[in-house]
Amino acid sequence: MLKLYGVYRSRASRNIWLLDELGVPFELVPVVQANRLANPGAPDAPLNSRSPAFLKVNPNGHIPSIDDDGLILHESLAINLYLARKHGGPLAPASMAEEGLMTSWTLWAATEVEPHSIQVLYHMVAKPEAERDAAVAKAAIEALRAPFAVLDAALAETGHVVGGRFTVADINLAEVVRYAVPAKELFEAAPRVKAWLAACQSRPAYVAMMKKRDAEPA
Ligand SMILES: N[C@@H](CCC(=O)N[C@@H](CS)C(=O)NCC(=O)O)C(=O)O
Repeated sequence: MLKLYGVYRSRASRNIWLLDELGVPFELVPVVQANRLANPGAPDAPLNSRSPAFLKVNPNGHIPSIDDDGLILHESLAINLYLARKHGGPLAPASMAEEGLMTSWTLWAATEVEPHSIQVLYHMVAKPEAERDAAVAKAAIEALRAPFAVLDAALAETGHVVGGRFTVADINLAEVVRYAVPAKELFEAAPRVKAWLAACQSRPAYVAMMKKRDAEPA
């Protein structure tokens, strides 16, 4: 069975969401972020991103990774593109053109959005208050205004970015855009992005993933 290394409270969430949409069974091997542990190297520490056993799977020391019958893959968004293509159906590309567009939107999410949206998350919500820097959050919000306008325009015709239907590209984008949710002004300025994200997040597979994520220790 497919093995997914990670935890719900990590970028593995995007793989779990997709796998549920696809109806593909998997074994979740719990690997926690080392920076969430006081002493990740302690003999009794849980399996974490710096554990020698996990570094054999992913020498980058990041989660998630998958082991699909011996094929080891890293990078959450690439894993989703691979799994969608492998298992097919409406979430997957139906043509070379769609595959190109899905790859393009995914790389756009990773390069134009995620470096900034993660800073919004860190500096508005995730870091302890004493470590938050309002100037970093403000700069990240400013940097996201243009990509949000681009995505808003792309959603105008069909409400989706590829093929006029919900696909792996929506999942990859929605999971990256989710990090910027604390910056409400971005969504007020991009009403189609706001409505699209709400629709993506109302899907049963997303709701189920989030329920389990919320049940996981913080
Ligand atoms: N670009 C990578 C980023 C992976 C990443 O940074 N994962 C975080 C958790 S969401 C992690 O492993 N942090 C712990 C560490 O780096 O030790 C991906 O999308 O898979």
